[in-house]
Amino acid sequence: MSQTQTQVAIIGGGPAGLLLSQRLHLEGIRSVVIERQSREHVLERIRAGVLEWGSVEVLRDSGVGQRMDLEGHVHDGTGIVWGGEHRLSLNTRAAVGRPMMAYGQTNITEDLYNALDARGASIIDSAEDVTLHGLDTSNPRVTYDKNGARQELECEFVAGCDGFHGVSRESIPRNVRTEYEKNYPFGWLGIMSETPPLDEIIYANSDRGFALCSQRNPMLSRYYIQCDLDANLNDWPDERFWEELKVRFPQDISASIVTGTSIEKSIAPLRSFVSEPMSYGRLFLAGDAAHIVPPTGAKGLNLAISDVFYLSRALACFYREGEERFLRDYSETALRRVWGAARFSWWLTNLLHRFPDQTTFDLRAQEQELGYLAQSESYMKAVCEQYAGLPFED
Ligand code: FAS
Ligand code: PHB
Repeated sequence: MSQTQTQVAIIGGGPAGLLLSQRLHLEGIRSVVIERQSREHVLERIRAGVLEWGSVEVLRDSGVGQRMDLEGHVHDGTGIVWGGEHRLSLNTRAAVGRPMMAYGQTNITEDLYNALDARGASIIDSAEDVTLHGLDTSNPRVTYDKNGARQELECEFVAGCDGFHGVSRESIPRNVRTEYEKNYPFGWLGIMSETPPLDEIIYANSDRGFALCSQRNPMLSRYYIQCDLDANLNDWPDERFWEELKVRFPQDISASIVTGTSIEKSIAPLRSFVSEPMSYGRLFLAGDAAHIVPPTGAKGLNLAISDVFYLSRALACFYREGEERFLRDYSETALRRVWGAARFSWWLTNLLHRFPDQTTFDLRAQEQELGYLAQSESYMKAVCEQYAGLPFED
């Protein structure tokens, strides 16, 4: 078995792992990224599309904001329509002074890979059987198979950025972990089409279920409709998708939707999940490895970025000043923001979707809350500050 050394072993080459590698590099801290899939596989994933302004600033501060600033779509308001005729705007710039940015996660991952490649960063992809050892010691190790040969990476810290199905969270003893989970009785059927998007991102609460019109660039649109958990993509040819999407919006909006051939189509289940604590010995979790939120609030990717902001600050403080305070407080600090976003995403999912067991009372309560949000300045401000993303803690 060949041995190598580094300061921080990063498990997972998605947005969290790549951004952490980049931020540690800027602090002069060495790391190795170990990714299970091929790079092509990672870059084929189509996921998030909306960034909080705090995330925009972290990406710029990390030296990977150039293309985002050129191609991203800064917008002040996000629409919500309901009851076939009512509508409101979550105008975050007006309410809390922070706009939002539409810029796809795929682009962010590409920008990060380009930055890491430009400095010859150590990224090991297609790594198999990744296993973490000695997490409760000061010299943890990571073993993995690469091209059929067992490898060992000695390190001082392990960052678990390997998503919900990764190995890191499960490497924390079960009697140490507390998991909070809620599974929703529906999924999102999403498509990407090379068509001009609407001017703004709009959520719909309709009697046929939730729908969302979003965007990636002036010729790339992203759309979603709430679907049954057992929905089959084969039952959803493009024509059926477009017809269903349009009936869930008021006529003036659906008439503006430019349809076209889908270039990607997928169904994602919705889940709320938080695992506590987010650290164990020399292991620190960041991103989906520790938490999952329903995409309704556009929080998943943004939480991964805020976790990485906190973790990179904590590791920089340790290596620069020998100060362990931020490492010791990392889990509690990150979890305060995680739970804020998890609760908000749960709340907005309940407000905008149709649930099988909903009563007529539930539906009237949804309508009343949307109407109250539309006319209450204080309620609107409270919702906008959460949609825009709460400020990071010092
Ligand atoms: P990721 O899952 O992106 O990356 C983890 C990486 O670790 C992967 O590349 C994986 O291959 C690798 N890995 C896994 N196990 C490993 C192992 N044992 N060893 C080494 N590597 C391993 N968020 C939004 O805000 N809006 C959305 O619309 C949205 N849509 C989504 C749709 C889907 C289908 C999914 C799954 C998520 C969606 N999300 C959305 C959330 C998503 O954007 C995540 O929050 C984001 O990818 C989090 O990034 P990471 O924490 O890096 O995790
Ligand atoms: C997206 O553009 O993919 C998107 C936008 C807003 C959401 C979720 C996903 O809440």
